[in-house]
Amino acid sequence: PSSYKVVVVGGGSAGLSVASTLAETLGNKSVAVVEPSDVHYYQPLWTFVGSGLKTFDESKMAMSEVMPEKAQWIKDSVASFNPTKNTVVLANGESISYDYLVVAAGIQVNWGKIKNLPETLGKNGVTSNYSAQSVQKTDEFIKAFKGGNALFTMPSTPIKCAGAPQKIMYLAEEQWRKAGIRDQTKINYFTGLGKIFAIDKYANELLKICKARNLNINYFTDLAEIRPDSKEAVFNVLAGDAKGSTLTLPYDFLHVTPPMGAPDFIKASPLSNADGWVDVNKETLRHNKFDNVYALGDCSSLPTSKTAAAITAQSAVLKSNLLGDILGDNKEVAKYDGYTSCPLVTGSDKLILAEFSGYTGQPQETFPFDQSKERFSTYFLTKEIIPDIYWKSMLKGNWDGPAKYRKLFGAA
Ligand code: FAD
Ligand code: UQ1
Repeated sequence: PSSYKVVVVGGGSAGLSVASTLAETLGNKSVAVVEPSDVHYYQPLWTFVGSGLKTFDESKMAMSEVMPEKAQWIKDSVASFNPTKNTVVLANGESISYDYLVVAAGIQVNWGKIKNLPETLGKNGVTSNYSAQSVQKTDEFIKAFKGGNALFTMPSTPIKCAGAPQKIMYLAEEQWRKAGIRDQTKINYFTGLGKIFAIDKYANELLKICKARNLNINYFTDLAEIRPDSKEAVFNVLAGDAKGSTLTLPYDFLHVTPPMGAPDFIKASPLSNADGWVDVNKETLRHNKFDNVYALGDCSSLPTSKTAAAITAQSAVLKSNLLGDILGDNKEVAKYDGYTSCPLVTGSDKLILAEFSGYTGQPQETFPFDQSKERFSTYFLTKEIIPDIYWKSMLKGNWDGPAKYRKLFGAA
């Protein structure tokens, strides 16, 4: 059986940003990355791909190109964990042992939980930016739309990038306005939650935009079923007088954000907490029961909003603490403060750059201006500069997020 100093589960945003530094520091073939996919996606670009502002190709790279040179890529998925034996079992049945384990397997998208979604996705106006298979259909359907009912949904479960379900609504509305069909179009946003965004500073600005642009927000309504023959969407009403009933609406365009949750193989393992996430300390990122296990990113229990931006800060903390364990130097324990960010694109030339701590609910903005206002500068940054930072620095382990710029610009 093969054995490694560190095994990293998942070669996504989180796994590679950690594995790069570890492989560089610990040397050739001491780090293995278990990752089944041939392709690595920069998913934050999918909002731009779904609105035709970037191409799908710009969001992907061959896994072989982004895998750290000194890491051993094990091209399979992990089926189960044996943390008391320090092993993981692969789908092919093979066992791999480790001294240290980093779990970074992302969130599971539960397409099947919406009745008829798997079979209707990508057809007849039903689409989602949350899949590599359908994101280009979003652009196609927005451009083919001739007016009518446009629905955008957000589930009541945790999801990655909580702003993405509404970003695509702003971009679609702009296109329909420019195409001269806005008058014949009704736009409705359905969220399973009670707020449009968790942090009031940004939610307040978003609500103003929705009002000004006649975007109708419906709270506590959770998509349950699609009826493709009659082109209807059925929602469960989760609160209020109609709680427990359903709401049925016709659609001509339907952008779905499906329910998501902890990956089944993690849920079934001794690593998970009651909700199925990898149960780690929210400051150190070390597992609460198994000392030689760490986790970060979307599959972790870290109680902040799940984004690639959050991972920039998490990966720095994780690497510092894990390398401290391995190299045995008694440096200070690094602590994650819950930093996360959501670039809320509101048009093809403007954006609200939410940056905050999910732990305190307080804004943690990088720049010395009010980021809750729509700006071209933050749009340009998100669309043209951050992708470059991602491919050239973050995946190579050299981007710890914007905290040092925040300090440079004088924030606390
Ligand atoms: P992922 O990047 O999803 O990687 C998980 C990896 O684990 C995958 O490669 C997968 O193949 C692998 N894996 C899964 N199961 C197994 C297994 N059993 N064994 C081994 N490997 C496994 N974030 C932002 O910061 N800003 C944004 O603007 C933004 N917009 C977004 C818009 C959309 C439409 C979407 C979908 C996401 C967006 N995000 C954004 C979120 C961001 O993409 C994720 O938070 C980030 O990719 C999470 O990284 P991760 O490594 O935890 O998971
Ligand atoms: C960021 O660092 C990052 O990761 C590369 C993102 O992922 C897509 C982001 O969306 C954001 C906003 C940041 C933060 C970076 C700056 C410069 C504010």
